[in-house]
Amino acid sequence: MAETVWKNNPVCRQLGIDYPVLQGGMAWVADAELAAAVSNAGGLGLIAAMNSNGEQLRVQIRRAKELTDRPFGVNLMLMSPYIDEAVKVVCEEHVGIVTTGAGNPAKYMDQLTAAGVKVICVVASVALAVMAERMGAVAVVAEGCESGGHVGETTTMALVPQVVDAVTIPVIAAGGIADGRGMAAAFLLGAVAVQMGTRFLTATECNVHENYKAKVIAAKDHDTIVTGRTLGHPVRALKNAMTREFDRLEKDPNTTQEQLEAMGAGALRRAAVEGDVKNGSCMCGQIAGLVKTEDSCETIVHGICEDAVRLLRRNPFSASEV
Ligand code: TUI
Repeated sequence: MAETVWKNNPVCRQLGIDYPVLQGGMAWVADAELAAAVSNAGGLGLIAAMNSNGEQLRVQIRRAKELTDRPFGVNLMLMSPYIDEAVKVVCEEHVGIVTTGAGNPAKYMDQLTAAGVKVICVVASVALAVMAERMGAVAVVAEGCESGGHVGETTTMALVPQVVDAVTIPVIAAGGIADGRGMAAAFLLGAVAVQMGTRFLTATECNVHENYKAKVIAAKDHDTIVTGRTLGHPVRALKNAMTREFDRLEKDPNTTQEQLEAMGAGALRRAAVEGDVKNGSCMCGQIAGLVKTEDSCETIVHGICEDAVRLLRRNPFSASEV
C-alpha cells in the first residue's frame, strides 16, 4: 500500500528503497545492525565510518551485507582521521551509496563516482549544495542546525527551500524531523525525502548505550546546547556536566583551544559506548523532546511515512487533527 505512494519518489527510485527515509550517519552509534534494520524496514540505513579505521569499517560493511539484501550506505565524516582509508574500503567493497558530512567532499568525489558509488552530500549551506551538484552528487541532504552533532548556522525551515531553489537534484531534509508532521512539513518545503538521526538513536536495534537512550527519551525541548563554535566545529549535544563546563570554558578568555580540544576528545565514545552521560557528549537534535519511546526501525519508518501521507492528503483548511 504505502510502497505504491512512493514508487515514483525520486530518492526511492535513485537508491532502490521503498520509503524516502534515510538514517543519519551517527558516529559511534550507526553500526551495521542499525543500518541493516533501517534498510530492512525499507529505508536507507547507513554505517558511520567516523570511528572505524579501514579494516574495522570493512568488517561492518560485510556484517551489514549478511544482515540485509537491501541497499545500505556508509556515512563518511570528512574530518575523520581515517577518511582516506574509509573511501578506499567503500570502493573496494562496492558500497553503492555514500553520504558525506562535516566538510567539502571535493577531494573524494572523482574516486567515489569512478567506483560507481552514488554520493549524497550532507550540506548546511546553499553554496555547498550547489558545489555538490556540480561535483556529481546524486542528491543533497540539507541539514538544519536543529540537528544533533556537527551543525551549521541555518535552520531546516530556512535552509531546505533555499537549497531546493538552488539545485536540480533531489533534496533530502534533515534537522528537527522525528515524526510524520516533520516529514510532511519537509515535503511542503520542497524536500522529497527525510534523514533522521535522533529518532533512530532510541530504536530497538540501535546499540548505543542504554543510558544515552534513556537521556534522549527524558530530554525536553530546551535540553540541548551547541558548544565548540570557537574551535570551528560547533556540536549540538544534551546539556550535562561536561557540555555546561565546556560552554563556561569557551566563554572564558583564559581558556586555550588545546584545553577545549582535550576536553572534547573521546567525549562521544564515553557517552555512546561507556554510557557516561554526565561526562560524555550525548549528541542529539532539538527534536529529542518529541522522542518518547523506543520503537523498532520498522515501526519508525512505516509510522512516519503513513502519518506524513495522511497529513499531506488532509485538507489543510479543516480543523487540525494531527
Ligand atoms: O557531519 C554531521 N554531523 C556530525 S559529524 C559528527 S562527529 C564529530 N565529533 C566531534 C566533533 C565534531 C564532529 C557528529 N555529527 N552532519 C553533516 C553536516 N555537515 N552538518 C554540517 C555540515 C557541514 C558544515 C560545514 C558541511 C560542510 C561544511 O563546510 C564545508 C566547507 O568547507 O565549505
